[in-house]
Amino acid sequence: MTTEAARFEAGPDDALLVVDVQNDFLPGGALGVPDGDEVIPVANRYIAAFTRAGRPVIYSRDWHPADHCSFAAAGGPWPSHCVQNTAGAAFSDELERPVDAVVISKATRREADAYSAFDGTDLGEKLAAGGVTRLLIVGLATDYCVLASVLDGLAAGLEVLVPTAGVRAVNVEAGDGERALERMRSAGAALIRTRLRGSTK
Ligand code: VGL
Ligand code: ZN
Repeated sequence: MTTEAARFEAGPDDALLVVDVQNDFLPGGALGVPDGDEVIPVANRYIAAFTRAGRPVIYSRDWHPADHCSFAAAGGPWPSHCVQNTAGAAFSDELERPVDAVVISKATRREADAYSAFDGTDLGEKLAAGGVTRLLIVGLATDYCVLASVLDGLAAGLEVLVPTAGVRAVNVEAGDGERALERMRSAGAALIRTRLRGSTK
């Protein structure tokens, strides 16, 4: 079930979280998410809307050491990806980034993986300090870092909105993305469809 919203306007207590729109998660990348590039124009329109409203835009990035425990070489589930300071870990060139953008790096230690942008970072404190009560989340991947960030945002007491046009799933198992959306929804997130300026959806 999605909530229809004709047009999105960022409110005075809103912030935008753009999750892991990094080259390695885009088609052709080390851990390319199918159609992952399709989130970029959607993210860009939200970034413009939040910037216009003077509201914070926060970018998370997966930022692993070269010997990270989630990599196959260390017995983990993933190919090597998003290694700190490599081209694969860089944000997509197509992604708009205001000069004052806040960047949250996660899963930076070899010993631990972290899917949520809240996990081991100061994102929660930053949002609380800014009086943010509602978080809109777009990015990659629906079934991993977006899901974990949505659940942690809800657990932190935030209202969480997820525009389904702005997320894409890895789908290791068919249906993972749909199941992740259902978990978000049943945990209290609002799945939305919005019409943004310059959008046909
Ligand atoms: C992610 C798998 C491994 C994500 C990060 O950003 O969703 N997925 N590392
Ligand atoms: Zn990772």
